[in-house]
Amino acid sequence: MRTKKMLVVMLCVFAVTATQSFASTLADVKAKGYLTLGVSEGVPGFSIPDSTGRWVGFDVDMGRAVAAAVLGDAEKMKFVPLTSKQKIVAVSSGQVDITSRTTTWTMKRDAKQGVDFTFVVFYDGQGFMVPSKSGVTSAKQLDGATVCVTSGTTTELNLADFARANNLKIEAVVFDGKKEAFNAYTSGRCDAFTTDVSQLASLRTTVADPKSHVILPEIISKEPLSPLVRHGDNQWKDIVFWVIDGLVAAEEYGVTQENVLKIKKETKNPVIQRMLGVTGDVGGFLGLDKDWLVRAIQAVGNYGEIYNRHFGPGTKLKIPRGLNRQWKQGGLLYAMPIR
Ligand SMILES: N[C@@H](CCC(=O)N[C@@H](CS)C(=O)NCC(=O)O)C(=O)O
Repeated sequence: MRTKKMLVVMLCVFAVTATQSFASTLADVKAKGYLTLGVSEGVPGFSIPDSTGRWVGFDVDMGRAVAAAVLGDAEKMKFVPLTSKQKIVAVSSGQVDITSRTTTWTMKRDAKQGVDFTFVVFYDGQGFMVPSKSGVTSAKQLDGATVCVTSGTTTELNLADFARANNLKIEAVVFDGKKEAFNAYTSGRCDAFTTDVSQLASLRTTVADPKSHVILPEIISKEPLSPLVRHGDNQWKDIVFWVIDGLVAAEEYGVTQENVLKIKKETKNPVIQRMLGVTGDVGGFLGLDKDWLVRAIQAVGNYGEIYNRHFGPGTKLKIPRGLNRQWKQGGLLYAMPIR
């Protein structure tokens, strides 16, 4: 009797620890019926609510693609705005299923902070913005300057490296939130503002007179931005990785939001047939169905369409594709084979 009781207790303990360490985000998301996405506090182009309150942006679309692949509906999402300080712990603690928010893939975050990075969606780098009237044309002229910066970012660390390496006395004025940091800069509290150049381009569109600020030519760091997931849930990491990989592959093979169903019906290309579930069952490798990628592409388009929608020539931001071009066009975007 006693041994039986003990056995039951042991089994229960085992079951609890087992579910804690192996909890499946996929099962969780399906049970909830929506995907919880950690986003920024509002960065035009990347993640921001539109005039109707719907979250839009490049980082948002990466999350919507996953929701479409997993739940069949890109609208089944909850958004959690996160400051730079919160973006890592929100995902490691399970508060959000994915953080998709201008986050740089670094060794410490990956190896020591309970998260895994998935796919580099944007190759960025850090730059500086100064008022045009300052006459400053190079970051090397920032000796003695004050620079507004957000805490908990790679930005803060790179700024210190840059100052040391170039023998410049730069005083970092550090703020917890981006809004506070940028407002402090625009109100004249600092001589310059620093963050990833894509965000500089974005923030410049939010000031009354964008021409009154210039972005300096120096790029002082590498900022490979990637959505992140909780460390230890390999299936979920695989899902996020392969959905985004599929969007990149779709651009490479000319599959778009508009033509995906037609191509699915008509293509004789074996690579595209596999991607779109016409042959084989690659979706099954992820615990998803055959139309996983078709739905993602229908919801948000391929990588190039997403990029253009939020950063292309028709937007206020107008960020050149640069390193974010496909590998066949001299960029770094290179989809892994879907087979
Ligand atoms: N890529 C850098 C920092 C990028 C970043 O997100 N920067 C700040 C300062 S501009 C920010 O909080 N931006 C967005 C927000 O408003 O939430 C990192 O991973 O640390």
